[in-house]
Amino acid sequence: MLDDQVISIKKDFIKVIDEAKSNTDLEQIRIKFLSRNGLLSQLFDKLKDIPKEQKPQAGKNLNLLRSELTEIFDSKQKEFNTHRDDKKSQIDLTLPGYQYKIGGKHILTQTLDEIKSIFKGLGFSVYEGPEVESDYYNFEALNFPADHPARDMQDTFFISEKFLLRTHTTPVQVRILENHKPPVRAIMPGRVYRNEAVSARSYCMFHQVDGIYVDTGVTFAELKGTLVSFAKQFYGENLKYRFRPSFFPFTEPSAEMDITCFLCKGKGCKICKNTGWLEILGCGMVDPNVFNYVDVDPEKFTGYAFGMGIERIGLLKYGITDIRMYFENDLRFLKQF
Ligand code: 2U9
Repeated sequence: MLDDQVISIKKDFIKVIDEAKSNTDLEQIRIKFLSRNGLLSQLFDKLKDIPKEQKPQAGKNLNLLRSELTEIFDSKQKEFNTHRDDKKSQIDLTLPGYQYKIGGKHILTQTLDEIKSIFKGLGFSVYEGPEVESDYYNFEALNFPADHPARDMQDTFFISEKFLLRTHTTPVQVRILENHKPPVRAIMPGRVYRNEAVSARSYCMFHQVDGIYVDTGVTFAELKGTLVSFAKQFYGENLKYRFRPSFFPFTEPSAEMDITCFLCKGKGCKICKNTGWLEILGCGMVDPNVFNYVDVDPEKFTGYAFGMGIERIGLLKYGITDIRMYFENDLRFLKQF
């Protein structure tokens, strides 16, 4: 009789414990089967009613039942609590949140975009041209003498006897003047290549913006007005500047434009080699010889031209001390802009 009840309680217990889904379910099972007034205790109470000779075996069976049910119960409880701990450890509310990184434009692209936008505002169109150029467009049509050092393998990456990686974006302007009759007012941004030792100040590749304005009666005064307007929009209205005479094979007269050193504000320091000034661009009136190459009548038309290195323009605006930082893709550098 008691044995039947042992079997039946064990069966019921296993069924409900299998169906249990939470610690609350488990607690109800514990109360029903294992508590002081539960079904198991009620069975123990019945021991007193059975014949004396059957008591030892019946007691043994009940003790066995109790340890089996307790073991099953404990293991189910452990299962629930372990799962709960796992979930807990997945969410640590004390950790900082995930940072969603949004990509941005490279500082060179930003600088270039700003330069383009300023010149577009001054009436210039934007053109681009090939990075592999012929000796003719890169040197000859721009009035470089045959023995000019830039025409040497030491200074220029030649691809063949006739073709090279352009050393400036000026050849694009030659192509434009060949194809458009004046008035022409255009800038040409792009990559250029020089066979130079890489250092903090120079790199084998950099970016340049060249510009020209060709029409009847274009003057050096207009050149100055345009470049001062550009520099003030780019560096700030209170900018101090000066033009110094210079020389380029493709312009005559030629000049370079300086602005007050961003670091020492004109007092003189290491960056500006104690002059208080930093060069930002070269410029001049297009040499009549260049007009002859592109079939523009130098008696009828005049034009001004200018060129600037974009890395350098950025170096001076943002105080970047090493040109190589532009190309290393170090996020600590890129994220600053
Ligand atoms: C034509 C004729 C002349 C473009 C010019 C410069 C002066 C100049 C340098 C600045 C720094 C290149 O990047 S850099 O090394 N450029 O100083 N460029 S005038 O003159 C032209 C352009 C087109 C037909």
